[in-house]
Amino acid sequence: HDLTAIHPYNPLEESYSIYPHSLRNIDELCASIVRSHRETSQFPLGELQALRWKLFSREEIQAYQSKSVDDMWQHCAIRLTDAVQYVVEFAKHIPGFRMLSQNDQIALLKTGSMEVVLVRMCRFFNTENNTVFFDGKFAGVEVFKSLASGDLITAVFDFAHDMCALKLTEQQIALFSALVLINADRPCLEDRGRVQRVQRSVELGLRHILQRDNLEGLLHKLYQRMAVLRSLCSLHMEKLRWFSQRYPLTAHSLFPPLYKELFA
Ligand code: CLR
Repeated sequence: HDLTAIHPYNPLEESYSIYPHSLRNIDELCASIVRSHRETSQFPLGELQALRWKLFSREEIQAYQSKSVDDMWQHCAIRLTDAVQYVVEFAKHIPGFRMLSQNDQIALLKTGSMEVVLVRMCRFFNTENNTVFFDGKFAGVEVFKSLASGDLITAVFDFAHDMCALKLTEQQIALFSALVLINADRPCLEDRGRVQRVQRSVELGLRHILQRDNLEGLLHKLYQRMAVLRSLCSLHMEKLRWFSQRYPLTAHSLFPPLYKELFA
């Protein structure tokens, strides 16, 4: 079929040759990624906006701070796993993802799901007071004190702050999230070539919407953010190893199975 008839002025048309045949056009690809993002985003943006000044009281903050290390870790692991579950659902609806082998789907989720959670965090972040939506209210770094992982928490909050500064639209967040997930450079992939083809189509989709929004310069910044994401996730893994060594019982029997499966 003739793709140039659909997008007569698209300078990217040459790249369509590397495009999987099942994807009829780039708008369709973007639309389905955006739809999948919307359906798995946990909270609509408007709802979060309305709640953005609902903060924890001093007493509530103190209650979080006086939790034991393992209680607070378990609590956060449950919240994170919940968020990861939505990312898994998102992934399943990225065109091409389900055509990958089960092994490759899992390999991509192992390394990418936490990164996508952190990308999504910018939707749940209030830059005016550096707080994140957590347990129904907005929480600053001090709320997470009892995790004994201050450096990770600060780095995660800094990242969210920087992401917010880019002022991404929901569509841009959706395409960027898909690109973070579908990455042919991840370890342990069986069919790298196939992942690469899906990656290229998502890349094309992101370029397409940035170009339409006249924001081609943003692409470079987004690639820089991907490097930061990688370092944040290795810090998360490092903290998890530290925690599992000190509290093997909690890590083994009280962490959600999906959390263990993906990160342990
Ligand atoms: C991210 C976007 C998701 C909803 C969501 C759920 C849980 C939140 C997470 C967001 C952001 C990061 C978060 C997490 C719970 C705990 C975690 C606040 C808003 C902090 C950074 C603590 C990490 C603790 C590890 C060391 C276990 O759609």
